[in-house]
Amino acid sequence: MYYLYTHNDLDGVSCGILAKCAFGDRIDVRYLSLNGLNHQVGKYLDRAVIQNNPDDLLFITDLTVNSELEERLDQYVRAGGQVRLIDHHKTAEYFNAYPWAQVILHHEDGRLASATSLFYEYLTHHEFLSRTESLDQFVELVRLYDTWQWEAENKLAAKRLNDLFFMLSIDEFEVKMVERLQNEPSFTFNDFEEKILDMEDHKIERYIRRKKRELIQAFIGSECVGIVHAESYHSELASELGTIYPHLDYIAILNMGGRKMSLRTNHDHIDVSSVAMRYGGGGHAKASGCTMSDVVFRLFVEETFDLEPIRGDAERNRFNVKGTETGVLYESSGEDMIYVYLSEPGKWSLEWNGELLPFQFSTFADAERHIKRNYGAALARDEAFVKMMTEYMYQIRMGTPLLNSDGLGRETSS
Ligand SMILES: [Mn+2]
Repeated sequence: MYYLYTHNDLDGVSCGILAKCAFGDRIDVRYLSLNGLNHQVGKYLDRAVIQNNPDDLLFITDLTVNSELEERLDQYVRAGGQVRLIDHHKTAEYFNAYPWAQVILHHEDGRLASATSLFYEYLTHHEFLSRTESLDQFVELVRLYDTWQWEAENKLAAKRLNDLFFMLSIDEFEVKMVERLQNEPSFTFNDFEEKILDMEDHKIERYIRRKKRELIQAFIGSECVGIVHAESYHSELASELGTIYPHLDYIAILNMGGRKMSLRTNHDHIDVSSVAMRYGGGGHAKASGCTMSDVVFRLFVEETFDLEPIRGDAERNRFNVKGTETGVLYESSGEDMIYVYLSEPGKWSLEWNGELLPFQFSTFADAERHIKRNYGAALARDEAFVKMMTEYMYQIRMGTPLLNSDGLGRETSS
């Protein structure tokens, strides 16, 4: 008998789909979370009697076991048991020390690997499965999605496959895909699926718009983190938030019900797998996660709970426009006024409520990044900018001091 214990996301489940195509009823497939895997492997080893079932083969894909089970699996293999662990997570590379494990980050042709694309290579290489066009297409879509490359290559079908995965139950998805891969000459969505996927796109857009308004920012350790509570659409949400707020080092998505935290970044200067490892998790440089321990709860939930959401930059301004050398007006989270202007070539200065701050930046982007990270500043609307200008002009004309005690352009009474 064959056994496959695999992750319960698209990449993991697609390993199960390939396994069903290859082994049919001769394989027992389980879709698991990380904790579920440890439990399941423990049970497997407890009841395994190698002498009675010498042909039993246990595959583990897209997940790795804890150190206790790592040791037990190795003993099991030394005693004659058969195990193949196939994974592509950077944090699992140390498993390559075992002859029964294969942790590969890149295919030979340079493409980033996913568990499904590695398992497909394994199955076809060992002639458990023959290559077909539809299998090739399906595996490539899963790989593009799981490695985030679908965005760069603009392969929307990869994202849509994941959307479909989340709209169906795992069992339904498995049955549908196995049937399609075994019967259709090429892999496509049917008309009905295309239609519900379109509806899903609109739903995701609305969800993200709402979540954008709940994002808070805080320094945790030395990193400026965007924190949001969300149960669904983590990739879409993180990608959108990371794009609008490039001053954030990474995005932390908290799922209280699932007791999980996902970390995502689109920056090269941050490796979120090492951030996740600090809290007992792991993953990839750009996408990782961990369970919500007491420490995570305290740092990311409790200590940030009273913060106000990030204010978005004013849109559609005509006068107060980023990068303008004569000056750009920002408002801090506390509604202080910050004025950014080019004071001499290559030097951007900052005024805080009319008072010059004692440091400068060589580019506008650096100055903006500083005030966004440290003061939660947002680009002020044209109305505030014009109001500041007119008050300033009035003060000059009246010969009063240029700045009132309350700062630049602020109302002095309410
Ligand atoms: Mn994966």
